[in-house]
Amino acid sequence: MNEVITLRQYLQGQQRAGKAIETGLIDLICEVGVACKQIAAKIDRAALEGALGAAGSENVQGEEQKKLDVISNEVMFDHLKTTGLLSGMGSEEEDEPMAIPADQPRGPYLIMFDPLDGSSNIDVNISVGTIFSVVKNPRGSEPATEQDFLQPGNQQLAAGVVVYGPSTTFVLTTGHGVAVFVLDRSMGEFLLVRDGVKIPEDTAEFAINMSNRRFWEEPVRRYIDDCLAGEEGPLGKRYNMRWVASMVAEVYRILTRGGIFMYPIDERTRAKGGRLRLMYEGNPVAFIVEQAGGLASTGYERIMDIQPTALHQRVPVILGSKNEVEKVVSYHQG
Ligand code: AFP
Repeated sequence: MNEVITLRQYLQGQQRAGKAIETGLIDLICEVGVACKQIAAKIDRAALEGALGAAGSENVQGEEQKKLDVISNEVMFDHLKTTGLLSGMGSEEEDEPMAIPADQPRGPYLIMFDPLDGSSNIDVNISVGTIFSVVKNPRGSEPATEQDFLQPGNQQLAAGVVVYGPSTTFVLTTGHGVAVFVLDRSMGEFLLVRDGVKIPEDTAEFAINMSNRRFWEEPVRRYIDDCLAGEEGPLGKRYNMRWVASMVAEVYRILTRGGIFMYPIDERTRAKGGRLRLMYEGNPVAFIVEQAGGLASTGYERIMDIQPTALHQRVPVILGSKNEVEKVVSYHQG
């Protein structure tokens, strides 16, 4: 019988081992797990309950919201607002930070999340996920302003990705390595399946949306062309390609067998600063990838060093196997 370790038991064990993890943070992470179990159940039944398709609304990014985007956002807010651990929440689906209702207790943490990343895939039954990032409120438990959220990724206390795929999988870091938990539906618990995850430093597998090639900056175009040149090209090896159009799925693959994921800035997204969002996509995934021995760069700088200026600001993302990201950065250095 394999040892059964729940998410809470794992975090308590880390705390007992002297890892700097506050009890409040353990409680918050476990409550995020409860919210994500609810989201997993909503996704499982969406087709049966008419919850697929468009919600008929747009988010702050001007993107069409799916019904499950709205549902997942409501689940996260409604469950986490009662924890007494938060003094504000930021969501991809909300223009402004969400205040903790006056009749609910507040706490010292701030959470930012994309409640359902990859939702353009939800109607075609491809893996999607929840991404979250936790920081301390610099003003104690005071109701948070947008400014309180605007901390560089290197200030994160915890980050997680929950992949709703063939299995519902919770990837977590609190700054002491990366652990992976899988939802055992018979117990209703996330159980530890991997600890101390390490991304292979080398790879021959890239993930990028090739249809955007004509929009890329020259360093990205040159790198991908060199990958496509294979064994005879300057990189001297044959590359494989993947593109799921769901970053959470790409990241989990990279955590498992290595790889490089790229959503670089391009002519279409330059004015907005890129496609992906820094605070609740780039930063949390960068924290996880770096804790697993990988790198996460814009091509020009480390993602987690960026000083944010807005909750919904965007960022170019190049992340994964350490040596391959360094290679792409070298292309950007000319
Ligand atoms: P959606 O949540 O709108 O589906 O966007 C998903 C995402 O932010 C990221 O998860 C994917 O890697 C990327 O966008 C896919 O972008 P393209 O649709 O342009 O390939």
